[in-house]
Amino acid sequence: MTTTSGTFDVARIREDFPLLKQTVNGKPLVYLDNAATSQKPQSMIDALVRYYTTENSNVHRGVHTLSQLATDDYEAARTKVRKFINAAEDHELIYVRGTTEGINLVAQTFGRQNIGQGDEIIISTMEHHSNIVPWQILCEEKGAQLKVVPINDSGELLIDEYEKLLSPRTKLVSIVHQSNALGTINPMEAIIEMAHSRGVPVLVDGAQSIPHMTIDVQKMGCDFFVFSGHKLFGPTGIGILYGKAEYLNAMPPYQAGGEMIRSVSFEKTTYNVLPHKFEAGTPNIAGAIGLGAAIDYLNDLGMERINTYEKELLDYGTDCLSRIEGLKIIGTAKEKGGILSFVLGDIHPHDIGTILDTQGIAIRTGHHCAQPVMQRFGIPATARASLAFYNTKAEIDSLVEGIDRVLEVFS
Ligand code: 7TS
Repeated sequence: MTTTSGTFDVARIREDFPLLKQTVNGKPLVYLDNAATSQKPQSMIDALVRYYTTENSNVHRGVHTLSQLATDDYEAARTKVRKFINAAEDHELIYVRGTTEGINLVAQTFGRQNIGQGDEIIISTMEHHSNIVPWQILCEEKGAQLKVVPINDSGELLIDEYEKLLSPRTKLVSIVHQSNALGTINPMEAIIEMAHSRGVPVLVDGAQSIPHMTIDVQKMGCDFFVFSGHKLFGPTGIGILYGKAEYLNAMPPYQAGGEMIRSVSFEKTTYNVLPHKFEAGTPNIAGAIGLGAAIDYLNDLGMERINTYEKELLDYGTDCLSRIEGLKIIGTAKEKGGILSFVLGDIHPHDIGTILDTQGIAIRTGHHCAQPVMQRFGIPATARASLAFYNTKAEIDSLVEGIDRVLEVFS
């Protein structure tokens, strides 16, 4: 447990995560389901408790002191997010429930406004269902078409095929930055550049990339970037839609109600400015503040150091799993984040997950809400270990021992 990588002292870092100290089924917890959701540092938990203990009130409404404190903290968190992803303006960041809501927001506003009969939206084979179904619903409604970029046997996008799919009918490209099922990291700058050279905007699903690498939306050049707070060591129920102001300003509101209006009468309602236009109703104030605290924590550790450490961990894990007879890693892209998706002979992944759980090891099994990926590889499901910076080589060793146990049971 005392893995130290340079100055990246994982044993010390683990002390910040109270949940990691527990035992599960009588064994020390080995939490390898970080792509589903991440664990929380104490400082993030403390921020939630502090908010509810000392400051709880509604934002942007009251002149009273608590309301102003809550508003200040809620908006300070937005500034933290802006700096974290290097957006140009605070009002380009919209608080949403998570990645899923962020994509649905864009589909129902930008999509409904700009995509019509015969138009095309490009996604890829490796999308999470939340970056497929909102576009399918829109396409059905509008008579538009979904075009899907294929992938190779390593799980890499076929960029030439992508380029061929871009046509005068393409109105939007929406692609995942890092695949949750395969770990593939897509070359977003190149993808965006090709779309932009044809005047097509790009949405990036950053749910799996932002916890593991430095994100600079201006350098990347994306028009929209969405992510979930809970995968970024923050609370559930909060996420971010980043959009370039020119797009957000032109888009109609998503939900209607309090706070998103400038004035209401029965004859005519006018809408508030960004970001409020897209934040109808009382928002997840504690969630936003918690997300800000998670970002403070990550900034202290440093995303570059996190990235370097996780690469080392992934290399170690890949090497260890590759030695297990009958185990096949699904997703072997050259550019890859900390996802180890695998199948083990004809043992059902759910059985693998259940036996590992008896050893205190938490992984996810199934299709990972990416059924087209499973179809592409001709498998119903995988077992998936997904890494975070608080994981250790010793935990990978435990995973290997756990898999050996699975093999014993089925031998
Ligand atoms: N996009 C990607 C790439 C994801 O991995 C996920 C969640 C989502 C979108 C949706 O995020 P949400 O926070 O709105 O639910 N992925 C997973 C997973 O891999 N296991 O559980 C959830």
